[in-house]
Amino acid sequence: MAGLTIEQRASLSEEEIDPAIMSKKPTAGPALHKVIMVGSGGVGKSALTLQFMYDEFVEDYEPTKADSYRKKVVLDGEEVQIDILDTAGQEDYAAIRDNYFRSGEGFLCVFSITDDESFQATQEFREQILRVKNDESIPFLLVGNKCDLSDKRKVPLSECQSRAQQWSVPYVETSAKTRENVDKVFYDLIRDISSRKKQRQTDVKQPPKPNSHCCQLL
Ligand SMILES: Nc1nc2c(ncn2[C@@H]2O[C@H](COP(=O)(O)OP(=O)(O)OP(=O)(O)O)[C@@H](O)[C@H]2O)c(=O)[nH]1
Ligand SMILES: [Mg+2]
Repeated sequence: MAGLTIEQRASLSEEEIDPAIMSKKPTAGPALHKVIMVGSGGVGKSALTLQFMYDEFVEDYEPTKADSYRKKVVLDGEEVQIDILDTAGQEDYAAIRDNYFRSGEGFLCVFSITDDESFQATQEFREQILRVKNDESIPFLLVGNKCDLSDKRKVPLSECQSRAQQWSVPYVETSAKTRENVDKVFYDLIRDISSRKKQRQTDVKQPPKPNSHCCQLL
């Protein structure tokens, strides 16, 4: 939709962004899954996104405000679309995060294994996401990036794993530089988003079971 800022776009529904989608609904195009990249500045959210999208590693650091990407992928034999919103880690943009988070169906919460502060910050990101989405089981992966720099590791693997365990989410280490586990984190997340949506559809379709606890009229 032309003329919209990315902030406005983030708060809109799919139909509002592209009204034609309404008319396309009966023919059911590929499902669209909305992923949000979150984490402190400089941890590699953009580098992971660009590696996933275009198979390239960007050495330069250019702080992001917000960028949005879309890609068709085949997930377990089914074509789906993935919409990635790459948000700003820099504190200057913290105030606009709520709006972005609201539109997300799944989150990659990224820190750098070489930067303890970025690991500590994941706690706040998690809390903000849960507050905005109000859903403890929202699809979410904790991602320890820059694993190619293992000689500069500052966050012990055991700490990362125990935080993920405490949140009941998967923990995966990635390198946007070597591409290690880059596809995996995106695919694992959209698989989770997709299966939740399918589960919800079956819940809706299934007629409510007769209530065995109902009172009998005498
Ligand atoms: N060695 C190494 N460097 C990385 C990796 N990922 C990102 N970088 C570098 O780290 C710097 C910051 O990466 P970005 O992807 O721009 O960080 P960001 O999280 O998007 O930062 P903001 O947009 O400010 O939130 C860049 O110079 C990248 O080249 C990685 O896996 N390994
Ligand atoms: Mg960025």
